[in-house]
Amino acid sequence: MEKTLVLIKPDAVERKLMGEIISAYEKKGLHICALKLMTPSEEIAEEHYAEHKGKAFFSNLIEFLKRGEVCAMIVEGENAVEAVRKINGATDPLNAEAGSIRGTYAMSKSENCVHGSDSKESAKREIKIWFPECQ
Ligand code: RTP
Ligand code: MG
Repeated sequence: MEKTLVLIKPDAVERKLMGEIISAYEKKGLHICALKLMTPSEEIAEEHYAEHKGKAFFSNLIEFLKRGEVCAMIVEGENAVEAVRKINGATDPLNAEAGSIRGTYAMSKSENCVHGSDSKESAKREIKIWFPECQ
C-alpha cells in the first residue's frame, strides 16, 4: 500500500476544520496510519518546503506554517499520493474543484488548508521529516 504525507495547515486547524478534513480522506477509503499535532520549528518548516527555497513566497510560507498547530498525518491506500492530491484540489483555491478541500474551504493561495506530497519520493522524504520515529 502506498503512503503519503498530509498536513492540515494552521489556517484550517484554527478554523476547527480538522475533523471535516480527516473525514474527507477516510470517506474516500484512505487509512490514517499516524497522526500528530505540533507547532513546527523553523528547521522542520524549511526542510519540508526545501524545494521552494529562494522563491519570492518562501519566507511567507515558512512564517505561515510556523504560525500555530499543524496536524501531520501518514495516509495510506491505493495510489494514496494521487488520491490525496485530488481530494486536496489545486494549489490556488480559485482553480480547485468545488468538492475538493481547497475548493470547499479555502480562498487564498497562501492559506490553502492542506498539503499532500507530490510524488512517492517526496512522501518518503516528508514522512522522515515529520515522523522520524516511524522509520
Ligand atoms: P503543498 O505543497 O502545500 O501541498 O501545495 P502544492 O503542492 O499544491 O503547491 P506548491 O507549488 O508545492 O507550493 C507550496 C505552497 O506554497 C504556496 N505558494 N504560493 N504565491 C505563490 O505564487 C505561491 N505558490 C505556491 C502555497 O501555499 C502552496 O500550498
Ligand atoms: Mg507541494
